[in-house]
Amino acid sequence: MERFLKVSFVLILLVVGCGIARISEASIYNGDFSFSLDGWNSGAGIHVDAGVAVLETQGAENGPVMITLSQEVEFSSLCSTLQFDFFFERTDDDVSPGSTFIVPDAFQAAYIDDADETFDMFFVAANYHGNYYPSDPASLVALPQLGDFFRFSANVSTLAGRKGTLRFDLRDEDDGFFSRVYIDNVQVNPVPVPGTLLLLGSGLSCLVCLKKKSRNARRLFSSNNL
Ligand SMILES: [Ca+2]
Ligand SMILES: [Ca+2]
Repeated sequence: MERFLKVSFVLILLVVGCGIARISEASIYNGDFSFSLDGWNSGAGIHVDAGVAVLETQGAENGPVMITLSQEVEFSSLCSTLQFDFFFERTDDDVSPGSTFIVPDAFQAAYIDDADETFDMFFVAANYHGNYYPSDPASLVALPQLGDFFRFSANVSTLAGRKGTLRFDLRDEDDGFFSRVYIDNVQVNPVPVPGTLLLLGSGLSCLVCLKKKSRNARRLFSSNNL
């Protein structure tokens, strides 16, 4: 009976450990765009090229137009950082007659919470002058191996258990130029879960101990019967 209880305890530890490891997986679906735009909300001006999402201004003639790529997200209880790669590119002249040349097209990335705006997070803002938010350069790392891409990452552990929308917006300000934004590798990284490892480790140690104990008991039994 005692042995049965011990084995059950070990199994529970292993199951809980594996369960925690599973729920700590990323909550972003198709963040590398290997399945085109599957799982993402998108509209005119957005397509996938060679596994990278491309947002393009459409040369609208009247007033600003927002081009939005978004996904509903649910952050797991063990989320740690959000990261994505992006770059902003100004291309040819936009021949729209209404161009004012005053405000440049702009890109921004943000999280909008479903229930409480105090959880909203503003991640990145960029235009053809460069990345002007965040001002902390540690959260934006140039990726020379990927051309002009930057990798953004930020701690989002305060969003654990929250639901909302992750959105990437390219705002066409009718500034006289076409603009493009490239986005890839959107993912939420789990915390390096010491609790999970501890649980799994405890489970495995218990199994080893039980095995040793039962081997010793067998040896003792055999020597007593010699
Ligand atoms: Ca990709
Ligand atoms: Ca424009």
